[in-house]
Amino acid sequence: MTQLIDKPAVKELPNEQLIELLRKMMLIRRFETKAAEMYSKQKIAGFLHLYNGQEAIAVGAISALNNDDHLLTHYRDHGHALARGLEPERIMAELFGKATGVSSGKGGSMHLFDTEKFFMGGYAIVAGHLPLACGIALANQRLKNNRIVICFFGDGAVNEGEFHEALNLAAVWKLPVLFMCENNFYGMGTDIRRVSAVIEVYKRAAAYAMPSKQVDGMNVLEMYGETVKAAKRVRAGDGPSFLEAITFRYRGHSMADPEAYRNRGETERWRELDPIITFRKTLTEDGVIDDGAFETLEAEVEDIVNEAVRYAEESPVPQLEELYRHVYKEDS
Ligand SMILES: Cc1ncc(C[n+]2csc(CCOP(=O)(O)OP(=O)(O)O)c2C)c(N)n1
Ligand SMILES: [Mg+2]
Repeated sequence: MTQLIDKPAVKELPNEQLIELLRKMMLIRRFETKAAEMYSKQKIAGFLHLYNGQEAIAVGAISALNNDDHLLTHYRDHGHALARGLEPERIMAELFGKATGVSSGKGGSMHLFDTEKFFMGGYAIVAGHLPLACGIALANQRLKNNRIVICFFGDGAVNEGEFHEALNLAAVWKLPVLFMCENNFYGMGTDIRRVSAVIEVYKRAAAYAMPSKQVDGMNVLEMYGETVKAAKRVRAGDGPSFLEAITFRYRGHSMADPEAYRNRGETERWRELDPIITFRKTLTEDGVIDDGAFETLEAEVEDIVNEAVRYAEESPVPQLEELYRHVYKEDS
């Protein structure tokens, strides 16, 4: 049962929690860069979608929730899993397709899952998980367990039928869901301006009488603060809320993307807003960290990621019988 109902406001965050926000973003960045390296070495097969550039969203938003609030996300899911506290070595093992992975090596990059951490996936079908988020929220509402659901998805989801069906039902039934759109302006190689009549995604929520707001997805403190506010309303039983976080992915859609649809200048401009660099600067100016403390954090995340790779490399592949497990609901 939830102990802590509401998280402190941004200005009440103690220094160690501010440093933890930075550390988590650094861990995600390093993890993703290492995952790319492992993909190039063919240690990781299949698809691999990296979260570089978007770290402030997962870290800010997830830190603003309770650890037993349910979380669903799309296939670009490593950052959300790390921010929720899934073990880095078991995430890396999953990417390697090993038996010790969070999904027993059968899900891979896009299907991370950990019920103990209330991390309900990792979904590859664009917008397919929004109705699932509503289902979990309905259960929470009926059980009166005080848990809310956060559902992350990309701008590519907002023209799918399931997006509209889910928002409508969530509003009608006043479900405790916080919809979190990560608007990075591209769905694979398609610019949102080419496919959406309304590109300010947060405005869509008005059609379902749902409060919504556009927020700076490159700013971890803003993400934290706005999520605290939205979550409070959702938890109070006032129905769903919607946030649109403006962001940019620094790498291609997946490892197989040569990025022919956008120019280098656009990415470079967004690099000036790098959420890790800007937050480091803020914390340095406020006297919370110095260069030495930053280097210590860098060394710490380096060790964690190297250990994750060692663990993944040394782990066994799944047994053949595993093919028949987790197909239908099992008692154990
Ligand atoms: C229903 C469906 N249609 C098409 C695809 C193929 N597809 C995979 S990712 C993607 C783009 C999604 O973009 P967005 O939601 O903005 O997420 P981002 O990759 O930017 O994080 C598409 C079209 C899919 N997985 N599911
Ligand atoms: Mg997108």
